Amino acid sequence: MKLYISLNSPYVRMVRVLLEETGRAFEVEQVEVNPRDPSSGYWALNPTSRVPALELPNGTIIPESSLICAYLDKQLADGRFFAPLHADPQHLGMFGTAVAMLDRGVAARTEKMREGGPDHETFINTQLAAVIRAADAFEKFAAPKTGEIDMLDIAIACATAWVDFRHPEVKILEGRGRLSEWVQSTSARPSMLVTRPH
Ligand SMILES: N[C@@H](CCC(=O)N[C@@H](CS)C(=O)NCC(=O)O)C(=O)O
Repeated sequence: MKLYISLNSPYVRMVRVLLEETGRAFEVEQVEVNPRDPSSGYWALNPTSRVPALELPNGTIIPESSLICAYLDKQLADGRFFAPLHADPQHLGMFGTAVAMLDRGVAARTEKMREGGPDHETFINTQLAAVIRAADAFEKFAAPKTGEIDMLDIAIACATAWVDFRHPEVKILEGRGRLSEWVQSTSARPSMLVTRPH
């Protein structure tokens, strides 16, 4: 299998952390691409041209980080990273909220990077307000961590770290002690350290 990646993508990071955590990352070749470069050949492989995408040995392409995580979890880890999320739909809901928080954050980042500067402050603020609401929901939901790391822990750690990286002014962990503790319980793991954005 091949995983198409770019190193600072938080969606890619979720998949890479999961891979590290399975202990079977060596079974997936990671190929760095620039998804915005039409001359890379990547657009022919993956029509919507975003990263991550997983290529199976038979040439099948699977885009979308959540689907890739679900597939790899089943193939490489007997589904143990998603099992707690399926056992309790509230956890599945929080996983969806973490991914949706990233969608909002990425939309705001795209607008910030627009040539000529961020001339759509209202758009950015609308996106970041949703990011903050998601962080508040995580703070409310957080419970002391018991047991093994799962897909929700990975998603929350990757999503909050990326928001901190690209939107530091949001101060996503400030004043959110329970969320901070939750994130800290995951962020020191080797899988998080080797995939840190830079
Ligand atoms: N919903 C997708 C989002 C992926 C995504 O937005 N990837 C960004 C990098 S963070 C990308 O490939 N952007 C390239 C582009 O927009 O052309 C997922 O979960 O995989």
